[in-house]
Amino acid sequence: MAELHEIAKQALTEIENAKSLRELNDVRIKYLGKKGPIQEAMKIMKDLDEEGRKAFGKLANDTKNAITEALEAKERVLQEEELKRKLEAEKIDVTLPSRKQTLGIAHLTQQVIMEIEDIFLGMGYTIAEGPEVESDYFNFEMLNLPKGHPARDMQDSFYITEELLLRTHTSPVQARTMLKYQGQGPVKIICPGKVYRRDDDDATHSHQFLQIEGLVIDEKITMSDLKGTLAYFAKKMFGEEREIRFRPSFFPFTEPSVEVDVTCAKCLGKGCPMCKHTGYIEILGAGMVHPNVLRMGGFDPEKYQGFAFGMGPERIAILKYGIDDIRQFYTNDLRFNHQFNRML
Ligand code: FA5
Repeated sequence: MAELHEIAKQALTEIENAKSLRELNDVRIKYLGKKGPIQEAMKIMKDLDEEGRKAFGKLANDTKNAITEALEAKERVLQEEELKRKLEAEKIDVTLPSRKQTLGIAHLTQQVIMEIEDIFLGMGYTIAEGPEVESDYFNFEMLNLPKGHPARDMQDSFYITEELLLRTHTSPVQARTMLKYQGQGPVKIICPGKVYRRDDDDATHSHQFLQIEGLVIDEKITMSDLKGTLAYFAKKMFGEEREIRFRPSFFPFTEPSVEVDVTCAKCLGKGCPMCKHTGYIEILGAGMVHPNVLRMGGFDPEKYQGFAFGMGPERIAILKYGIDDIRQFYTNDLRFNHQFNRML
């Protein structure tokens, strides 16, 4: 029994001295474990008489209870200390300046596309899409450009197979949209997208560039609808003081066809080096949809008329923001793009 007292004393001292929960757990295992000294001391019980067993058993139990209680009390103290230490170590200084977050911005061409889309969505247009890998059939034949037509050379193409190519313009979306409407007007769509041509890259030409196609089909559509629409667009895009002019042109899918110029940003029509002293800069091709194209698209040209246009967003960005070279859009120089960091 004196040994049990000694064990209890020793255990309580070790509990008191434990500096962490792990150390405390080691003490628990040491004294209360199956191979601990109390268990060991209890082996003597079998040699004791009834009285002695009772007295020894009680003392052993009391010793165990005293050690357990001391362990639990110390555990609470250590847990609290540990929490305090953790809170201290993980303290957040809310007065520290935050880390700088650099926000990405939309590429300028994307910003311009969104601006153009906004203008046309405001006039009741919807947005259509078509594939970049296009069939010769939609890219040319449905647009009144049968095989061997000399005007195919106007857009030198990247062919993938004899029948598949990278689309040279967004006009095939016109044909695809007409088929979708199954001869029933009105149609009023724009289609932004990438196009590809075997053009030599220079300050105003790229072999991959963007276009936005527009198509309107309804009864009683005339050239003045086309003119009014594009004049409204130009004023919204470039400013009230800007004027447009139509020049006769040729596209096999429109008749009559025009090219549309806007008064030069720099001289507003007086003539300067930027507009090569003409006062105007070209922004798009357009015209009244050719009856053959309407017919192939499933529309009755006796009942329906339409206009279409195709513009180059890079050229529009060049004009609007005074950019000197179209290649700036594709060299991935972030400094270029960050000049146009407007909130959208
Ligand atoms: C066409 O592509 C016609 N599909 C447009 C059209 C649609 C006419 C509907 C009538 C009706 P064009 O080849 O002119 O037309 O190109 C249209 C616009 O794309 C040009 O005005 C110009 O802004 C832009 N563009 C043409 N080639 C390039 C190029 N290599 N790099 C950058 N922009 C270009």
